[in-house]
Amino acid sequence: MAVNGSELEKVGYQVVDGFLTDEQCRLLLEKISDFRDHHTLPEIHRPMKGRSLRYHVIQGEQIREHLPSIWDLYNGEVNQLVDRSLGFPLGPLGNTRAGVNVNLMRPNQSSYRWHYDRACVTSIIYLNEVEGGETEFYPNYRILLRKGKNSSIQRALDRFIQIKPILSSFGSMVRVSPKVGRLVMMRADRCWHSVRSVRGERERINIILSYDFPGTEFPSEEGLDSYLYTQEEQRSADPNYS
Ligand SMILES: O=C(O)CCC(=O)C(=O)O
Ligand SMILES: [Fe+2]
Repeated sequence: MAVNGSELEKVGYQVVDGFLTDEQCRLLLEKISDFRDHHTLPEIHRPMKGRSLRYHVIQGEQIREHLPSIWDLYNGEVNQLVDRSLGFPLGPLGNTRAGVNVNLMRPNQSSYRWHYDRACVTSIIYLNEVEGGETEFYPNYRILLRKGKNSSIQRALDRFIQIKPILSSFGSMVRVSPKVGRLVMMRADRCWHSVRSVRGERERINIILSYDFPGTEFPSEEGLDSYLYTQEEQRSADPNYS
């Protein structure tokens, strides 16, 4: 598996095929299915213009308690791979609920809105192959303020570069299809990304693992967690900013 120090930093993303074997993915899908036999997962639906957020999620505290093999990947192998690709060390988020998730997206109804993640690096591991459901992103497409990722100036800058003609002139879109065992690492606070709707018959299931500098605090955390993991009504139109 060729993973060069700083490629992730320079290019903004890296794809590693065959990170998990078919058999490892099959076993993880079985464990997820067992978990679902005993837990009802909330459907999170945040309609919006363009691509909405609609998915089911197993959040990190449930993973720590009930899905230890995913928890171990998060704290071990994937963390090490991210560090090697980046060229410097990051760690799991202090906020476990948001740090590692299993996302489940049903055919013909799910998608994931365009956004930046709160954390520096997000890894995605696809456990199955589906029709549609591609992750789309614009690598390293952000003018990121050193202080105040969630400030109103940052929001204005983000909105500006997301205007269609600017995006198509200065951004270059990458589209990655879900494939069994494929891993994608991305500088998720700099890559503008989303998921296309899932087609066909099969549910899309993947693992999302996020890393940042140890001790990093995210000011918009509370609103963002409520938006992503609960069915509570939202006060803010975009919880990425305070
Ligand atoms: O499922 C994917 O491909 C990406 C999901 C995502 O962006 C997220 O969970 O923050
Ligand atoms: Fe994301």
